[in-house]
Amino acid sequence: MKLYFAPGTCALACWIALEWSGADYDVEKVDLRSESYRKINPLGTVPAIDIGGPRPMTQAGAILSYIAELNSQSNLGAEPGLEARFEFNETMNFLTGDFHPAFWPYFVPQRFTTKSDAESLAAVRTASHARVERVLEHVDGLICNTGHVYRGKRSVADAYTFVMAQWSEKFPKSWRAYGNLAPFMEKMSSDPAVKRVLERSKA
Ligand SMILES: N[C@@H](CCC(=O)N[C@@H](CS)C(=O)NCC(=O)O)C(=O)O
Repeated sequence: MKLYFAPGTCALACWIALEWSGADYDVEKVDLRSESYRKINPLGTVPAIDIGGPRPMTQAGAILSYIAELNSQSNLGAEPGLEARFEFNETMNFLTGDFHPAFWPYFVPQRFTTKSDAESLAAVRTASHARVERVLEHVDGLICNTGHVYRGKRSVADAYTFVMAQWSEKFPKSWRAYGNLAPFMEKMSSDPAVKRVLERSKA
């Protein structure tokens, strides 16, 4: 199994999940704009993962669920029962469908305006702040006083939340301003697997 990643991206959540799961895996750093990576993922985004099938698989939420299910002994996925699985899917869909996209106008403002001057791009970035605050507040509520994002236990949702909440570091209201999220982030930062991934991904 090989995970394709780029530093600082959501692909690191899959890497953390792989570390937690005890799976046997490799990683490869890619250049998102390269022709060779387009052959791996025509969308030009990370993560992608080669699981030995006819083509590499993509989409962070699907990859994280796959890692959790493949290594079920690591207990990183949904709790048993229909409602628990519903809640897991709800959480993962919030993270992939609301949390992650809230940052897009900040990272790639040019995709959200037909203008190209610095002032217009800065305005798009500023507009992202309110949306990011909204999703940070929501995830703060999910964590509540449990220390985890899903049902008070460590899961792939923790890994994904950690990586994305870090992106708010330079925002006017960063993860540090949220009562439940801040201690969650501190605890995740000192997790040995998380530290290993952050260090190795920069190498
Ligand atoms: N829907 C995809 C989105 C992945 C995505 O946007 N990844 C970012 C990095 S966090 C990326 O590769 N961006 C490059 C680009 O948009 O060109 C997923 O959930 O995996």
